Amino acid sequence: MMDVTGTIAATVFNEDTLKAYLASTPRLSHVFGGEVDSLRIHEIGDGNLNFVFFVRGDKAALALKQALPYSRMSGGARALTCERLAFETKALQIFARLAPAHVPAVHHYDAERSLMAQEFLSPHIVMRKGMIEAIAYPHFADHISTYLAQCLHGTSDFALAATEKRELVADFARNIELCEITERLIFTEPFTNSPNNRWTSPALDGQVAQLQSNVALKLRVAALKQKFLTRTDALLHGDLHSGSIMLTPDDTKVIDPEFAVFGPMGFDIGILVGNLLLNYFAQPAYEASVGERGPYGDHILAMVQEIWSGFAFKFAALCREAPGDGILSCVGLESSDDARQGRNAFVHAYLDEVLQDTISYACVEMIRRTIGRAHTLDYDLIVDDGLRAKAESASLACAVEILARPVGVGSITDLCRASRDFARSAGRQPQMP
Ligand code: SR1
Ligand code: MG
Repeated sequence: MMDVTGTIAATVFNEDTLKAYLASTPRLSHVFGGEVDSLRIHEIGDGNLNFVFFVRGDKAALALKQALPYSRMSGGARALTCERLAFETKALQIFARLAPAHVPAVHHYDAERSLMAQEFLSPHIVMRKGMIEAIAYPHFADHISTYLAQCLHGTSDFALAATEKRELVADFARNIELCEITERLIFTEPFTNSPNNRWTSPALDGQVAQLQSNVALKLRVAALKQKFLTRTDALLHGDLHSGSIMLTPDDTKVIDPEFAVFGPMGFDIGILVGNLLLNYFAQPAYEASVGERGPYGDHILAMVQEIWSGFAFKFAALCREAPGDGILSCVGLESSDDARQGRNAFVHAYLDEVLQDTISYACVEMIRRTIGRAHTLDYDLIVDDGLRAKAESASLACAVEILARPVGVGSITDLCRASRDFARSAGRQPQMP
């Protein structure tokens, strides 16, 4: 494999080289009781950037992630430093400390080989695939709202002393390459005539042309990008879509925080909500009979509502009960009823802003996953072009319409209602010839 500079790039581990590595790394061979030869090793990565190996023995298993100096999807054509795995490892360790029930444990990190070993999750599957199969996740909203509240509160000024937070902000500010991908793929390319964009054509051509010449929409997106670039409210996962979540109906784990950076809390929640809604719009295209997936669609919208209400409730509780060295304890606001009321009002005003950001970032994510470079399996697996175009067109129209509304007055119920209305008006029958 040649990299962009024309020199030999680092190579992907294979079964033999990985076994040799495991055998020479006591911390890892110990996990398998020293029995390395009989391990079963498979490369299973299907992400855009890295390689992932499942390593299974009779009594133990690990997931190993390897970053090479280029992105996997480019096959070596696009250089990318391996530092991304250091940011991912550090973020995973921070999130695992704050939300241990919902983050896999890191067992090992080797900066030289750019290899990280983490807890093997079984029988978990990638959430996006589960949702395409219409698997119900009755505890997901509770789990993920706990994760969001614990991680976002725990890395924010509501919990941390200013000096500690500044150091963390400075550390993650170096995650420049992956932030550049986010900034370009989410906030820039879809709104320009970038050659990286793609969409279901010709069905969506007219909508895309309108969107890309909509000045008010572009300014709204510019403001959201500015907020992403300038706010450092909490350590974000940075790419919290349903492909970054592995789960069973009873257990939820968040993986892959390689895009971690400090930013506005609503970015993480919005990316998640946007991806759940994309799956909602896709559901009719997977029906064997008209209306079959209706109850599952209701389940998705109920999850979206519960994610927000659960997050807001748990975040406010953490502000009350775990103020740490944060902004509300350092001015001594705990002592009187007045102070308690004032503190609660302060937190709720903050949450109002996070909600507006959540709704807006969800819409931008819905747009970029439909017409930008990085699409989503929810749509890509729809075989019928006409049904796919219907779903895509409806989610695009919904996102654009919501972003056109006055800033600051939306609710999560409005977002779900609009999604239902746009999905209904799209109907089930394909429009394309
Ligand atoms: C080049 S990476 C493309 C996309 O995949 C990741 O999961 C992020 O969402 C990124 O935008
Ligand atoms: Mg990822």
